[in-house]
Amino acid sequence: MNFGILTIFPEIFDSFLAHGIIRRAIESGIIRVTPVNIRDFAGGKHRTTDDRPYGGGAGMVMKPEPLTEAIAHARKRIPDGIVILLSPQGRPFTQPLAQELALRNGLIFVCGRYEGVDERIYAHIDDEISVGDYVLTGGEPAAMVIIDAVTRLLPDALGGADSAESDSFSDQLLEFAQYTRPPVFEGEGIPDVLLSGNHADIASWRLESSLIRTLLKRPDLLEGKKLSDREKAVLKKWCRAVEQLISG
Ligand code: 4FD
Repeated sequence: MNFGILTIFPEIFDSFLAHGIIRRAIESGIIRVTPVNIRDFAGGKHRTTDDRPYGGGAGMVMKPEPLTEAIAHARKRIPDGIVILLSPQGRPFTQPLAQELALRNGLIFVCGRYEGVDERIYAHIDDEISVGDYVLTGGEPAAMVIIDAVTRLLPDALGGADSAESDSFSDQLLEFAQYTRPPVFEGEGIPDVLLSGNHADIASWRLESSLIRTLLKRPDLLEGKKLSDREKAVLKKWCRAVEQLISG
């Protein structure tokens, strides 16, 4: 996967690209990440990338010329890449969208700054994505979020064979509770079943843990989900337990 990043602050990505799974994915050739400085495509003595908004008002707007030139440059380097503007107005970024993007060969992210970008750059944008309903000072953190979520879905990016398939959201459930040593921490032990060595029992316990955590923390995720017979049975069991409890 080829990632291009258009930004006026390419240095923001240095640490992100130098650590952990992202670093390893670069070293093993699974991804290539190329930050491009938009300012390199700005003309004039001061090479300005922003200007005052027509019609007046506070803040600055990113000028269309440097951005368009930078996009053209990135498209030449990543011919099969789609150009994505990160903005609060984009379509919501979700795990299914990450899976969709992971099928592409190239993604070029446009990181806007200031109060926005000149409307006329949309002619050069293929898609617009938002990482959540809040406003950032720039699109850079959003680009990192998407690069991170997409990279870990690429074949061989994670060490373990089925890590990405078994994690939260891949089946619209939150991850089950996890424990490691020590066996007792601050007086709290771990569930006996995890020490039983019975893999079927452990799998059942984990499904139950996932379902109940999702019900308590993110019931909205269950609304849209098609439940299997086993999942229904688990929820009914807890339902009956709660009914017992309230009826005495
Ligand atoms: N929620 C997001 C992305 C960018 C951003 C910007 C237009 C503002 C939030 C273009 C307006 C870029 C998000 C920069 N804030 N701020 O994904």
